[in-house]
Formats: sequence, C-alpha cells, structure tokens
Amino acid sequence: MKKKIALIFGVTGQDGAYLSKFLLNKNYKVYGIKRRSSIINTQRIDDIYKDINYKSNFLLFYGDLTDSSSILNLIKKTKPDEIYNLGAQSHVQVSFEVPEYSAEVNGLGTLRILEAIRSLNYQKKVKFYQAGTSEMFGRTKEKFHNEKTPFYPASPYGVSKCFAHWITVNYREAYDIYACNGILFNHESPIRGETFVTKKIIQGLIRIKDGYQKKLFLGNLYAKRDWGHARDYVEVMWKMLQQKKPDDYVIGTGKTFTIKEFVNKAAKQIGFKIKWVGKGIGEKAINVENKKIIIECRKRYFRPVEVDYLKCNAQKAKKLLKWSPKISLDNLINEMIEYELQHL
Ligand code: NAP
Ligand code: F7E
Repeated sequence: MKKKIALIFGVTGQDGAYLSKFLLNKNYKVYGIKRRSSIINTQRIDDIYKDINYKSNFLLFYGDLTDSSSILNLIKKTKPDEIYNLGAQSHVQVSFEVPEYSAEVNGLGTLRILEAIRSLNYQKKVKFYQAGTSEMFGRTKEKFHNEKTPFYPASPYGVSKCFAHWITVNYREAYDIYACNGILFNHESPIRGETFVTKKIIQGLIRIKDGYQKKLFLGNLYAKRDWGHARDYVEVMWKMLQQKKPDDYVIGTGKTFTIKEFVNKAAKQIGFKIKWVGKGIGEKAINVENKKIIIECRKRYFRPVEVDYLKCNAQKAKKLLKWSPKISLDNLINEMIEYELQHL
C-alpha cells in the first residue's frame, strides 16, 4: 500500500519533532521544512536521522514561511496528503519585540500555504492542520475556554494567530479545503525551548542544585496556565485530519496552575525545600537548607499585557475525536527533570 505523505512546517520545533516520530510510527513518509540558519538547527530531530527504522522515510527541505515560492514549490514537489503548519515565531514576549515579523510568519505564512493549496488546485488532495493557540483567548474573562469562547488576544503573537485561525476557516468555507484549527493550550516536554517558563524553571533549579547557577530570575508568578505534554497533543493534531469533516477543536487538560505552583512542584521533585518571602517584584524563594535566595523576580520578564488565566474545556475533542490527555503535570515535570539530569 502507498505510504501517506505528510509535509511539516516547523519540523525543527518541539511539536515538529514529536509529530514526525508519531507519523513515522504510523508508517507515513514525512517531509519536513527547515529554515536556513547560520548554525545547525536540527538538534531535536537528529535522532530520527540516525534511526535506521525512520531514515529512509524522513527527508528535510529548506523553505521559509515568509517565502511564497518555496512553499508553493515544496507542496508541488512533495504532493502531500496532509500538511501540518507548526511553523511560527512562537514566543509571546518576543512578539512584542518583533511584532511585524511575528505577524508575517504566523499570520501571512499560514495564508501563503493555503493560497498554494488553492492555486495548485490541491483542495481535494490535501488536508491542512493549523497550529492555533489558547493565546487567542487572551484576556477573555471565562472560567473555561472552549470552541465558542470569543477571542481577545493580548499580544502580537495572539493577534497573528487569530488571523491564521480565521483565514483557515475562510479558505475552508470559500474553497472547500479540508482545513482544521487546533486551538492548543500550553504543552511542554523535555525538548521545550529554553526560554519558555517550564523549561527555564526546571533547567534553572537543576543547575542551582548542582552548583552551575546561583539564581533563577522570573517574571509574573501568578499567571495561570493549563499545561499538557506535547506527546499527547501531536496525536490529536493527526486525529483532527482523520475525520469525515474538517472542524476546529480546543485541546487542553482542564486543569490550571500558577507559575509559582509549577515552581513548587518542580522544586519538590528535584529535592529542594523552598520558602517564599516578600511581595510583588520583591517576591523571592529561599532554599531552606542553606538560607540562600535562589529565585527572584525581574521586571524584564513581565509582559506589556499579561494573559492571566487559561483553562480548557476539551469536551468536543473528547466526544468526537475520542481524545483526552494521558500524561499528568507531575509526570511531565518528572520527565523534564530526568532529561535535564541526563543532559546537564
Ligand atoms: P517552536 O518549538 O518554537 O517551533 C517553531 C517552529 O517554527 C521551529 O521549527 C522554527 O524553526 C519554525 N519557524 C520559525 N520561523 C519560521 C519561518 N519563518 N519559516 C519556517 N519555519 C519557521 O514551537 P512549538 O512549541 O513546537 O509549537 C508549534 C506550533 O504550535 C507553533 O505554531 C506554535 O505557535 C503553536 N502552539 C504552541 C503551543 C505550545 O504550548 N507549545 C501551544 C499552542 C500553539 P527554528 O527551529 O529554525 O526556529
Ligand atoms: O509563559 C510567565 C509568563 O513563555 C507562560 C507558547 O508556546 O504557550 C506558550 O506561550 C507564563 C506567562 O508561555 C517567566 O508571563 C513568568 O504568563 O512559558 P511561556 P506562553 O506565553 O503561555 C502558548 C499556548 C503558545 O501558543 C505560545 O506559542 O509564564 N512567566 N516568568 C514567564 N515566562 C517566560 N517565558 N519567562 C519567564 O521568566
């Protein structure tokens, strides 16, 4: 039987790496698009190349979401059955510093892929997944967020993803493309980027414990996030493309914790006894054993506007996609710690 072909934008990222392995294990041929960088940026997928079970079914091409011709040519060349758009300038705080670039890649990049599908007349050939985000809900005041919750983005990143969301809906309705928006809440893993808060906390605490670092500097400790594991979340991306009809789904755990609660959980598993003192920007965590300050807050890690609270209601995905998350936050933290200890 002919293998299905998947084309992944953002293959070198956290989700790109998990999704590639997931699809290869489902017997897909996987083509990934990497952008040119001055230093090799394939660390997360190098193990796939080295694995003889995957090697011949996994191939990378250069391309960029800011470059229409590379997108069009690669879709034409690879003739995919499924396209996953995971490529993005994905850091919320950085999007305040590079707003135009974030909109260019995240918003217009999505349009470029959809437009390539349309102009190649591939609407009946290819299914499209768009990596949407809970950041689109932003400052909406709801206890839970689901597919009906209005968007109120609170960063250039969130706004750019709203454009990507609606252009995906628009091309689905206008040109009958099988296109789905996955509205995913935060998901982490051992290979999460080092400047996202979960990885930064775990890496920082382990380095402090082992004497490589003195302090960890954080921003807002009271924002609440619904954190899941990337391995669980790539499965549901694929599931969305296996249904009779394309649709949009929110994906999350339904549980929410503050950054401070995440620190407390990670510290406990790493074997730190910490005590919090002070308030606001002066709040600190002290290592009870040696009385040293190990965590402080710094203004530079606060955002111009914060998304204070996110909590998912993924009933639709549970019912229609038969999906629910398998990995708890404690197990996710444990896996991230184990990885960090091995790679210190
Ligand atoms: P990530 O680790 O930051 O990966 C982003 C990927 O996009 C990387 O492969 C990156 O390449 C690539 N990329 C950046 N700019 C590009 C460009 N101009 N052209 C082509 N590719 C480009 O993000 P992630 O955590 O895997 O997330 C995957 C997707 O889901 C992103 O769209 C993100 O916005 C979205 N999302 C993530 C979460 C989450 O909690 N992780 C939640 C909801 C939605 P380099 O490796 O070269 O940088
Ligand atoms: O911040 C607070 C920060 O950068 C989480 C992306 O994958 O998920 C991610 O976006 C929270 C925020 O993730 C620091 O203010 C405190 O409230 O880990 P983060 P994010 O902004 O939620 C969504 C769903 C995406 O779609 C994005 O692509 O933690 N925080 N102190 C900090 N955040 C960071 N990065 N660094 C700190 O020192």
